[in-house]
Amino acid sequence: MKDEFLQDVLAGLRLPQKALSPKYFYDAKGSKYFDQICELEEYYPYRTELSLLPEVARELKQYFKEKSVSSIQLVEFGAGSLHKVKPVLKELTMVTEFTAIDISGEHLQEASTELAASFPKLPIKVAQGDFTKPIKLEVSEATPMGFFPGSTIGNFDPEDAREFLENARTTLGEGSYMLLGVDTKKDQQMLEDAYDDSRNITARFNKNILTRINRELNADFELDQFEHVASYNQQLGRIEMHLRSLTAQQVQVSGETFQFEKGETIHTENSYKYHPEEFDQLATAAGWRRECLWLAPDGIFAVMLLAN
Ligand code: AVI
Repeated sequence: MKDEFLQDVLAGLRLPQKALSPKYFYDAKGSKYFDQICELEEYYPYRTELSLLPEVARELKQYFKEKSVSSIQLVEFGAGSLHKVKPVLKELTMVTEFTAIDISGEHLQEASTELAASFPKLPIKVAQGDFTKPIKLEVSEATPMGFFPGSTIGNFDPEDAREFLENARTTLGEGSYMLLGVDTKKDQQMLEDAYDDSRNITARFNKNILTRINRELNADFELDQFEHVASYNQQLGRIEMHLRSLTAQQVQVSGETFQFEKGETIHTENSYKYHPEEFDQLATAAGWRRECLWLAPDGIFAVMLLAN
């Protein structure tokens, strides 16, 4: 695991446009920063989706009743804190099993113990693994439904997003469903404020990746020699986060030296935004069709039900 981290970081820093994978944001400290981001006024995706979910779940209940689906195996991909699944489980009473898949087992174990306290009769399983690849689920009579909230799909490049959706279809099988949160294209200022908040929490979240590399990979990034940058790339429909070098400098990582020019950046994250119709094309290419769409007021966030 550590070796993979090192190899990924070295490979990323050797690129002409230096880059680091956003999956390395989420050490213990990074996960705490992310929780703080979700509480920010400017970061609308978290609270907007959360406020949509009770209505989504109530309508889903009706939808599945009409389809005579009486039991559902709910499978959350990349489940972290399990906050979003609670309003779904509360309303969608035909969920008879819940499986949470995530790379970080420890965080998930804690969250699932807490979830079990709120839903004592629900069988809860935790699967540790790479949720972007096909996974073997335990055989069940219930209809599988994936759950991928938070617009985490936006952190994949469109081709990887398509591949994820295809693999999720393999994991869930024929006749399954997928409930997804997708952040939409909107006013540029609103987008940029969400990723460059006035309390600088997102800046700390972004820079924490350097702290982690210093600590775990014997590196000497000087944090105050880099600044957080978040801007909307209109052409590609994505927020890009970078760390910009404030000076010409050298950084050592595990004995290898990297040169930075003044103003040069490390690209740390993309967060793609989709018009619902654009997302439909992606879903269709992965073998899904959109069955339902819920839009937040002003269309600032979408929740979709896909079926295959
Ligand atoms: C986890 N993911 C959906 C977040 C996003 O909005 O792309 C990560 C994030 N990065 C900065 N703020 C939040």
